[in-house]
Amino acid sequence: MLQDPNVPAETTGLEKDRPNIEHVEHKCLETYSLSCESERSKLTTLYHESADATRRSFLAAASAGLNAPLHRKSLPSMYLYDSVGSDLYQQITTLPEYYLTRTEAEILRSHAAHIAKTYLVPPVVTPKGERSASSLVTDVVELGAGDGHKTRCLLDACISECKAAANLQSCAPLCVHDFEYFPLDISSGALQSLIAGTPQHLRSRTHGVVADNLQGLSWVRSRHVERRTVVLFLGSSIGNYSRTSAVALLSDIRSQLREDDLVLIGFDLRKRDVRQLVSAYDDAAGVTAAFNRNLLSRLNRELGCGLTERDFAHYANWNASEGCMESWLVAQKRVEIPLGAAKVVVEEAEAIHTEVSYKYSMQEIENMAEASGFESLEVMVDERRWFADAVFRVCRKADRASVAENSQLDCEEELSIVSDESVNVTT
Ligand code: AVI
Repeated sequence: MLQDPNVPAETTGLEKDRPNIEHVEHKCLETYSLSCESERSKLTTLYHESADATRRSFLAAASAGLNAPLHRKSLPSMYLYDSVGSDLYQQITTLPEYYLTRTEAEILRSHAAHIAKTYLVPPVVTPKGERSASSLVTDVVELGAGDGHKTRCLLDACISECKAAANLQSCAPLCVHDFEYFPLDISSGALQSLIAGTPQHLRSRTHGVVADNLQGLSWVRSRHVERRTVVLFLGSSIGNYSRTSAVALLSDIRSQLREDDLVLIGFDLRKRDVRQLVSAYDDAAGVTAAFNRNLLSRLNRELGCGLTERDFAHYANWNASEGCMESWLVAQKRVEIPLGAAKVVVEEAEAIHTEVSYKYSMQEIENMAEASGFESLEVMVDERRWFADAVFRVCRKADRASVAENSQLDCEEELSIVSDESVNVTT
């Protein structure tokens, strides 16, 4: 499920296969032990919003967005992801037009062994006693993990690497690296089904955290101060942030990390063929339209607005100057929307803005790393160069001065450079 600090916690409707839950109070946190066959995986809850609090924040956000002046109306995209919206998004990821999920899965599958060996559990050649055992464990923290499907091949590759390193240990001064996997999501339902679907050999290393991204990351970091951390932020979730907020989010992530920690992050790339983008966000079966219109159903379900969904048409367009896909709901007639005690009028043909999905060039990826205090180590792309997974490393202290200087640059201006030179690209 897309994670945003403000996305309300919802179930995903996948709870029917939920494992047995044993509830244990632990200070102010709730820690659940999930009894999964013989092994036990953990689920810790840091984030909970009551249905009433969600309804109130939805009312406040909808009122603010819909009371904007004519042709400036919007609804925040985070409200796309209730349980109905999350199910629709899952369907989108399997559509023929929506190449993003498939393409990223292809990149991760074909580079899994390399990613595991180079970044997740690298073999450590070290004279005896130089490092403590805990510094040889990597915490793999996945933001907005959802069903964790994409990540499985990386974790399997880590297991193979750990075994290979253990076999080599007898003939070389190698320390065996190990890892623990922390999927974070604001949906406990999503994490429960992730854990239920986790194969036996990964369960003891999996610890779900119901939390927003920064809250969960900070919790994991504070538990294991000595460990390395690798953050996974996959699926082009970064694209749902404006370029400026994306830099702010990555800077916040960086502030939780230590020198040499890494982020593996997925970007959808800019395309020559704009039609490919438009059809990915306006598919023939109408699933993306239903996903967008679900905002209207939510207004009906949660705020009793009594809208007729067909009064609004889904519209997706490429904004070339911003470099993003935009989604809109266009009123097919004059519509009055009761919101709390007030009423909002949407004029016929007026469009309500609902989502952005930014696309990146190689140079923009490099610039984003620099602007948020990272250096880009490698960018892995598919053969058609549709999608990229980049590895960012926290800048070393010696490099910090130049990062500070770079961050002074006007972010929008800096990110608009589109040359592809000097980027370490792997296909
Ligand atoms: C979750 N996110 C990366 C999707 C995207 O491509 O921006 C959300 C989405 N909206 C419409 N289709 C998919």
